[in-house]
Amino acid sequence: MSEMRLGLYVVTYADPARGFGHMDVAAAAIEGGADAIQLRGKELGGRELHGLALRMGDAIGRSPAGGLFFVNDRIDVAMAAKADGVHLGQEDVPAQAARSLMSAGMILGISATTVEEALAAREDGADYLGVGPVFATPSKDDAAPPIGLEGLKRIREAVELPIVAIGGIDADNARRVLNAGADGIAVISAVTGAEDMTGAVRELRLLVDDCLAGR
Ligand code: TZP
Ligand code: MG
Repeated sequence: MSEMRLGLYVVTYADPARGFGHMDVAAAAIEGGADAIQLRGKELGGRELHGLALRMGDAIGRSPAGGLFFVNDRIDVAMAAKADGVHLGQEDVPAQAARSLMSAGMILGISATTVEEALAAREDGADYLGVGPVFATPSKDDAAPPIGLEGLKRIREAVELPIVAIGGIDADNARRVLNAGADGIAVISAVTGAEDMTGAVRELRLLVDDCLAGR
């Protein structure tokens, strides 16, 4: 397992109508220097997701920067593809059940929107928390109402686990999110909405480095 750096965490999304797929987002994330990439293929069945996870894990593994690779939702696919970790939400396989299957050293990320969920995730053995949505998001239909920077701060004060904030985060608000105590930012549309996805990742990379320097 690589060192657990989560400062810039890119979550994949595919939009064939706009001409890009999951691998394009991952390629931009690799090229732009993301610390972590999560394959989030809600539209894919297990067979397709597995094939994609193998290819994505391979591309990330071959890149000199060697970021972390996570699979969303599916502990089975994450393990079969030898991902660095899995990211599970509140409706997925319970954290403890996932942990009981996982290889030693595999990273478990859990989504939390409230302090209660964050405390439970810590209890259940999460290695990091995905906290949000911080702001309104165009990328998740069933997202909870935004918790804002205040909600993020409340969770920051309640748990010491690494926190990756998610939801509506972009180059304009990322500093405020990191200054509120997040250890990293997870982004979809800040990358996929950009004309130049690699450029967008690079811009966020510089911003995160600048903001986290000296912590
Ligand atoms: N979980 C909470 S918000 C969100 C997920 C997967 C979507 C984040 O996407 P965006 O476009 O960066 O708001
Ligand atoms: Mg999920």
